[in-house]
Amino acid sequence: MSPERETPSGTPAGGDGPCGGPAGGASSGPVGGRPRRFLESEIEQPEPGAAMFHVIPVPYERTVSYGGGTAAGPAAILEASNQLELFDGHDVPAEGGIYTLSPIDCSGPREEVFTRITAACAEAVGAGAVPVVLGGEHSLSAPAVRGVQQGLRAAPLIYGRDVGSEPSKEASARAAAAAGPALGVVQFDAHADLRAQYEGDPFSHACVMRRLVETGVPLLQLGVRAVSPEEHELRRQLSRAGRLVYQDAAELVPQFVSEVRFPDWFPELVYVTIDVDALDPAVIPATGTPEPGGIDWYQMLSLLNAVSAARRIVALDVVELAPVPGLHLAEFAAARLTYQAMGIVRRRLLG
Ligand SMILES: [Mn+2]
Repeated sequence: MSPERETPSGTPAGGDGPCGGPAGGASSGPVGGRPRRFLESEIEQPEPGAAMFHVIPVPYERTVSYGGGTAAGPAAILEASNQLELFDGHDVPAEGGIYTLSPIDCSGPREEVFTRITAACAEAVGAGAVPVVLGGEHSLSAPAVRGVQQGLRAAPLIYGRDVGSEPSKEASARAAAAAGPALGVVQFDAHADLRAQYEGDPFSHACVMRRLVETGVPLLQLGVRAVSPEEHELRRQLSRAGRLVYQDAAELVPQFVSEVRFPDWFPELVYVTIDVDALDPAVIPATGTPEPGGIDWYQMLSLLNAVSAARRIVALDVVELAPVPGLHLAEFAAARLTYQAMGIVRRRLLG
């Protein structure tokens, strides 16, 4: 493992616009540097249109409130992915095709970075793939969700299925009025992330879900165990209004709950955002704002399975990994979680 970042030899093609080009070109392995693709040592880079998953590395880090380092998260996950077994305990998710983009350029004004994130996610959905966004700080989920919404409006096809015509389980009138199929967000997180602003910044990672619910996105929160008084009151209001539901860690963890209660009004299509601090710090200690009492590994997989069984996961992200030198167990757990999630999504899509 070489600590210095390699300058990509196969510089991304300019024709791919702001969304990043193919990572590592057609080469089948790292060229003396850190891997730039998910499972780079194990699988070839497929054509984007032939891949079920588009891995989108987003090394975005702007609003650190406690520990930093999430900008290094995507590269660490890609590197750790080379240690994965292709067989996930059920089948081989990689057979669906995993296409890894070059990392999103996270320099420059925040709005421009967010636009790139949105474009990459919209393009992935437009190509019939499931975006798998690797963070980076949690703020990136808002533009990623917007991109998935855009992609669904333009082409409501997920891996060959016309999801636009599926029964919406009585999706709310609010959502039905929006153009395109309604999209809900399922958030695994220790924190509610519902603050109006944090340290003066409305685009802080601590506010990302507030920015989404403000646009009418229905939200289901799992594993939360740290909320501010303001967030506590807002959650009560939003849940009374039928816009937010939650199963907090204090309910889930001690009883090892593996069922997810979706209300009837929750959309059929969901974006799953996994802040790795939802897991117990014993599983992933390398994160900016760790909280004790989190979800166990097997419970995480059970809950993901439950989400996938009840709704259709059309996109996901894994965010807030802040690698700590020498603590590669955390990076590997994040890579493994990403891959297990792909397997769960793929089995539902094929099933
Ligand atoms: Mn969090």
